[in-house]
Amino acid sequence: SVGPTGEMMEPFGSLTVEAAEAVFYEQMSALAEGGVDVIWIETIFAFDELAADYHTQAAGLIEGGADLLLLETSQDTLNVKAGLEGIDRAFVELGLEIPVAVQGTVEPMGTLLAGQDVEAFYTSLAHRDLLWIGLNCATGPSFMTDHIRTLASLSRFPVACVPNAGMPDEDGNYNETPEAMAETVGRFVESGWVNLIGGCCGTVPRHIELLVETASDKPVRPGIDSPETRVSGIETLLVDDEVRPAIVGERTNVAGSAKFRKLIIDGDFDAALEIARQQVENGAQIIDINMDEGLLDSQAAMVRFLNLIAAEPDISRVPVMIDSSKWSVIEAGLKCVQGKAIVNSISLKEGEESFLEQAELVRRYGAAMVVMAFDEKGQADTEERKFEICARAYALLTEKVGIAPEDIIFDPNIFAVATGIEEHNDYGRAFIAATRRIRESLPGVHVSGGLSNVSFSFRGNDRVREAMHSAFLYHAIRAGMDMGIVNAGQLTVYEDIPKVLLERVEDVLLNRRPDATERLLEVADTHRGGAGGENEAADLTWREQDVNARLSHALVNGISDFIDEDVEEARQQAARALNVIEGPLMNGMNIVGDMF
Ligand code: THG
Repeated sequence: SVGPTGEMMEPFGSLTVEAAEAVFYEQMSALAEGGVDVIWIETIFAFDELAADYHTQAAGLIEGGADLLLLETSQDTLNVKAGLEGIDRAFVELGLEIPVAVQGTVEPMGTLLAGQDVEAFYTSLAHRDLLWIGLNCATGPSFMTDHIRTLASLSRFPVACVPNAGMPDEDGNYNETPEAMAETVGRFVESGWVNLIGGCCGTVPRHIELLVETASDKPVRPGIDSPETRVSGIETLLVDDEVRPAIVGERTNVAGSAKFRKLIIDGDFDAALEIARQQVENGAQIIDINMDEGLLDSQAAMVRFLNLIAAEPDISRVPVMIDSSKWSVIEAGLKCVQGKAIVNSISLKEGEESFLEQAELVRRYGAAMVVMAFDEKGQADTEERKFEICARAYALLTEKVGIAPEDIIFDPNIFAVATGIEEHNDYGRAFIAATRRIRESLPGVHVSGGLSNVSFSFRGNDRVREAMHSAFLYHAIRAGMDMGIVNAGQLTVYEDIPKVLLERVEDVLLNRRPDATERLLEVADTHRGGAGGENEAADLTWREQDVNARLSHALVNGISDFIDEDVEEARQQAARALNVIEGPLMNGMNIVGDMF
């Protein structure tokens, strides 16, 4: 909620009533002392309350004889999701279903009020069968052009366009004439973007008459069905071979980061939020959030953290992966996100019944799901078991629950190698081989893994760990892995791994020789430290190369320390200043391009 001074109040998500009162008291006092005249408290509904209200309302409307339900002028997709859940509960209660349609409202800034763009709005709702999806109210039709075109290019549902008669002026009048509106909307019809048109605020019978005239005899928008994987925050991430792998930031995990754990336990959520922000700034396209820790109320911490993220557009831009071994924590998390999240994870560990039940719920919340290679007998550790369990889960999910393969992300377990225990030697190879088989035989699915697990036995030696991560990813991607939970910002470039180290790392990861672990240990000590580690003197040998090579190196590695002097030196050597750009800088960019 925002005070009239523009201050954003902390979401109350997981606070007790007493704690919320205390926060209110403090904020109100501050606002009053600051000279504010009016305090406007805008209500944020909790998912379950809102679903309960929709349930009541929908049941009444259906009993009253409604033919279809339309959730329109929607400004927050989380509310729509709660509404759809409430409507589904009414259907179950009445033993009767009627069609449902949804329309969002895109504000002049180009997004819904709660922040999502149209693509993310669609992505968050695409799981639910809708009679149509569309846009209404807001602005006149011209401002809707891009959004309607985008929706039309994506939607497997019919598309509706129901604009106002222009933007209201200061006196609240809508000034777009019937002729002007019919002309613009007519272009949408001609372009094959819409299936249903209408008028919202300010339109009068003449507007509708002309819309009818414009649309009659025109072709309707053709249906499309593109089985693509999209997940969303307030923006959308398309997971396809272009992004491979999608980078999932691992640092917002109390079990995976001592620093994050301490912040959460100490209740310093602001600083914890900064870790999420850094992951996104460092290239995370998704962030994994895990609050499983004995000392914490994990559910409350998950809810609070997700609500805080929701108020930070530069973080909530990306989808979240809700990571917990407790179903209750996952479900509580799903009720906090307006986007299409990824559940991490479900598995056959407790048998088919609870697996299918959870999968069904994940689908109802509109999320994608990580499915671990874990069954009643335990975690799969061989290629054969990894593949078998995934194949079994695939059949169950697609045939019994009707989960779209695109929403299934298999995780065939990345376990630590080079532990000194012989049975562990084949873990890396087995993951990669299983990945290849999963991608070949189970069409449409994705494969993910927690990369940093593989190197646990080299804790304390970040240089070796990073080389292992990079090399493992290199091979796993080629086998079809297309998502990875990693320390965003700490992946080294495969080509930059010293050759001796690389060979020994790959011997270990791919189980290429029985003495691989010993041989890696032999060289591990000479490769101590970590890129950018605090105690490490920077390696400046690259400064000995000629200036063109130095510029390329700086560009490729993102080092700006010497850029002024190097560019100046190159300029003095070049016939024209432009040659600096066309020569060394372009060469560097080409390397960057190749690395992509
Ligand atoms: N599959 C799925 N989810 C997962 C995993 C997986 N979630 C958790 C984990 N594995 C992936 N995340 C991490 C996060 C951090 C580390 C490893 C995996 C890690 N952390 C440092 C360590 O323990 O040495 C911590 C150092 C520090 O405290 O900063 O290695 O496989 N679906």
